[in-house]
Amino acid sequence: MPFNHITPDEAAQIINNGATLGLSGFTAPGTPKGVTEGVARKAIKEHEAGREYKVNIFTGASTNRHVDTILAENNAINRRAPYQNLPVSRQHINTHDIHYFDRHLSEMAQETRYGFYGPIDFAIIEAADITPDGEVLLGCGLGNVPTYAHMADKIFIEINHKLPKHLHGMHDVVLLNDPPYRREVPIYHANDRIGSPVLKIDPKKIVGIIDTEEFDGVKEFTAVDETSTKIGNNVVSFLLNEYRTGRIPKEFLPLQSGVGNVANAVLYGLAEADELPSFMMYTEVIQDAVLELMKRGKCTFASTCSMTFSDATEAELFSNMDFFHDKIVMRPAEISNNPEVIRRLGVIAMNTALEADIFGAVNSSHVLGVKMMNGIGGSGDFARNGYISIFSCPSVSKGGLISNIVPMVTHTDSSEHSVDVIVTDQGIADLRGTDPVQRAERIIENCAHPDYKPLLREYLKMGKFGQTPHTLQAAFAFHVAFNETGDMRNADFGRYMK
Ligand code: 0RQ
Repeated sequence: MPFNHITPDEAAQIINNGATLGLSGFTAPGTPKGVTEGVARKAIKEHEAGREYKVNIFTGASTNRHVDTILAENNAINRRAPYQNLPVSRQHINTHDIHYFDRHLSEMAQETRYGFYGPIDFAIIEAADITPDGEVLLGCGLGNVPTYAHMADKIFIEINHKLPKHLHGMHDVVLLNDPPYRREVPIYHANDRIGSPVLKIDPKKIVGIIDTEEFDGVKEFTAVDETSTKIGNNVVSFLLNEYRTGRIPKEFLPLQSGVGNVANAVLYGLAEADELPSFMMYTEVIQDAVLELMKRGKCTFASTCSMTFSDATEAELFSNMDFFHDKIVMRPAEISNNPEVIRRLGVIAMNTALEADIFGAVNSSHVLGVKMMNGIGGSGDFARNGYISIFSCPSVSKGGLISNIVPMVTHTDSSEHSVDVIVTDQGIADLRGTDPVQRAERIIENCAHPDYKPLLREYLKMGKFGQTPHTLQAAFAFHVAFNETGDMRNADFGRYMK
């Protein structure tokens, strides 16, 4: 079936105010780069004419400047889910111009199919290629594309001419049945395949092909600094100790690693750990460090939802596909982050916190309790179901003005029931088998920055009642001190105790 090649502006013509767009991709990779530019231009015109024009954007995770940035800049997003990480959309989310709901990434697809969020009017899918009978070779990130393609009656395919056809064979496309017809997900090893190398869609649904030619635009990671190196080394020494004592089996277990500079640094730390055997990853994103681990033979295989590589690393991958092709499989988010599979494989979960409290609760998403940073992402999927769940963060941020170890987190993404280990540049707090006070002692002594240890000890001593001895009136003294004076070290518990 010959398809119509159209421009982003022609595509936007048929996208009306209030439409819900389901986008392929997960983090920037695999995310479309054309149609939403047309939608933003249409928004400008409609707003100039005094008409309301906003669309709902459902994705797999964060996107790129062609989606969240340009649409948010032009006030063109109404509802947005399940994860984002760009400054402009963040700003609009925090002023409620965008109605953002932050979901566990494994759940977005099924909840959309269950009808919780209404219909998907259009699916916009980045592809490396398409056959006349609708077999789509996807790009470098999947997200929820099988679900959005299944639900939408109208589909735009963006053929990105930068993507090599040699990507064929790197995808494992699956659409789960819903209850009561859901079956087990038969993945028993990180490298098992259960689906199709292409996304099959009804060609009659395709309303147009849009041609694009651009890398995914993932920014370079910052050079690994001293703090991140220390965190990485601490995570590695924890894993080594688990391995030596046999709590991690000799075959080792698949690793998951979250996003960001700290996560990248942890992986570089693993590259240097000669005593650890080579391992596989069962994760949602692979960042630049994973390619390095593969080149060194340390990581033998990665199951992921997206190859979140900087442009330079993406170019390196494309020029060396023969080496990497059989070492990576990309899956939809409901498979890459599937709780059943994570639990079965015994995935070691390594995620990043903004702040953790002395009793082991973790905040990954809200700055000072109120401002959305990015979202929970897949951290909850992995933390809750992993074999061991590790959260890491620097002990302080903003040059020491903020302690990332606090009396009580201002927002809880992962509770102490799911958090096994906290790691900072200061050290490791292994929380397994400890009661709340034992946890607090370990976290304060091993993980807090020396500037904050006396204050945290004072807070712990103040708690007189209960299994988790918080002093509620003083629990946010650190955050209040920061808001009032710009420095958490000015926290004054006495003021709340009069
Ligand atoms: O801000 O750059 O302005 O100084 O937050 O902090 O230390 O560079 O950390 O890049 O690793 O990101 C949790 C946000 C960490 C990320 C988070 C400030 C700090 C800095 C970034 P500046 P770092 P990273 C996979 C799984 C979501 C959950 C997850 C994230 C900026 O990892 O979004 O892991 N995770 N999902 O100064 C105020 C604090 C702060 C603070 C740091 N306590 N208060 N600001 N900052 N701590 C993702 C997917 O599922 C796709």
